[in-house]
Amino acid sequence: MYALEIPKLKKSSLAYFSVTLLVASLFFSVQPVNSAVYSFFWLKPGTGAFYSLGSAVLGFDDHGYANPVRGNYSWICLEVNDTHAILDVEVNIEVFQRPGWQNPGYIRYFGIEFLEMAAAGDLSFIKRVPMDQVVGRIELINRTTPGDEYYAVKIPSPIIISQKFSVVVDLDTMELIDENGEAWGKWALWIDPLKYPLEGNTEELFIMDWLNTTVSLNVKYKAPPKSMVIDTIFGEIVRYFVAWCDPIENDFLLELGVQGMTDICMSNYYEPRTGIFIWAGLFDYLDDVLTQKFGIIKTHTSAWPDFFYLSDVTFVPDLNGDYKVDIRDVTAVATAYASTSDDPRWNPEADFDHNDIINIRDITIVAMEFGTTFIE
Ligand SMILES: [Ca+2]
Ligand SMILES: [Ca+2]
Repeated sequence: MYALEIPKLKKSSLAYFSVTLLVASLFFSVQPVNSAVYSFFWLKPGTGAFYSLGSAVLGFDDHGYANPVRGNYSWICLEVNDTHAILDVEVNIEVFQRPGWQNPGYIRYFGIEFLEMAAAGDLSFIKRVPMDQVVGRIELINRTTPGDEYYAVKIPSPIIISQKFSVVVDLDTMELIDENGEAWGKWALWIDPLKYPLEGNTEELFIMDWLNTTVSLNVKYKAPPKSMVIDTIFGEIVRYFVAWCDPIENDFLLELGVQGMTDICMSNYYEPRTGIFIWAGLFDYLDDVLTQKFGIIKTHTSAWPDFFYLSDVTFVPDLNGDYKVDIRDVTAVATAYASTSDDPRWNPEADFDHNDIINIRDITIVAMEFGTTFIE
C-alpha cells in the first residue's frame, strides 16, 4: 500500500546522530558496563598479541636441531564466548646467518632422506614425531663409525618454517581442544591470574602434560628478581604473576640423551592483571603449540632477555594503544565514520566487526567498552 520510505541522511548527519547516541549512552548510563574485572575481560574478536623470538637454538623431537633461529609467534582472537576462544595462531621461524659470521645457520638432521626433501624445498619433516620413530633416529646418531656425516645432514640457511592454524582454548582450563573435543595441550601463553590469591605465599599449580611428563608450574604473584627487566611494553611492572618449575627430568629427553637437554625448566612471567604472557624468564621457552605442531622440544638462547617476549598487543577497541578506552578512541572511530576501504578516512583497525565499513556497529562497540582499562 504505502512504500516505507526511509529518509536518507547525509554522512555528516549520520555521524552527528551516532555521536549523539554515543554520548547519551556514555553519560546517562547508570552503571559503567565494565566496572567489574573478570577473567579475560580483554579478550574480544580482534584482540591479538605478537611475540618475538630472539637468537636461539631449537631442538626437535627426533634429534634435529636448528641454529641460530629468530622469528615470531602471534595470535589473534577470532571468536570468544563464555567458555572458549578461537584464535588464529601464526608461527614463523627463520634459520639465519649471523651478521659477521662466515658460515650460514643450519638445521642439522639425522637421515639422508631429509637432505633430499630439503633440497626440494620440502620441510614437512619438521613436525611432531611419534616416539617409535625417534628411536631409529637415535640409533643413527649413536653410530660412531667413520661416515657418520652421511647420516647427518646440514641444511644451510636461509630456511623459513611457517605455520598458520586455528586453536580452540578452553577458558576455564586453558586447554587446547581439537575438533573431537579432546585436549591436546595447554595454552601456556595464558594463566588466569584472577583464579589465584592476590597476596601471600600460597602457591597454586598449573598442570601441563608435556611429552608424557606432568609439569607442575607453581604460580603466584611476586616482585621481579633483580636480574629481571621491569620495563615492558606495558611500562614498568613492579609485580609479576609468575609460573615456574624447578628442573625436572623428562623421559623423552632422557632417551634422547643429549647433555643439557634432559631437564624441563620453565619460568614464565605474566602481566599481573590480565595474565598476558610477557616473557620467558629463563633461557628456555616451551609450549604445547610449539611441541605438537613443530616438534620443538627444546629452546635455548644466551640472548636473554630478548629471547621470547611480548613485542606488541592489541586490545579491542583501544585504537591509540594506551590500554584504555576513552574519548580518544571514540574520536578515532568518529573520524573514520561511514568510510570504506576506498576512502582516505578509512581506518581498518576501527572496523571492529570486520564488515568493511565503519558504522554504528563499530561505534556501539567502542561505546560498550568506554571506560575500560586493560592495564593499570
Ligand atoms: Ca585508547
Ligand atoms: Ca564495521
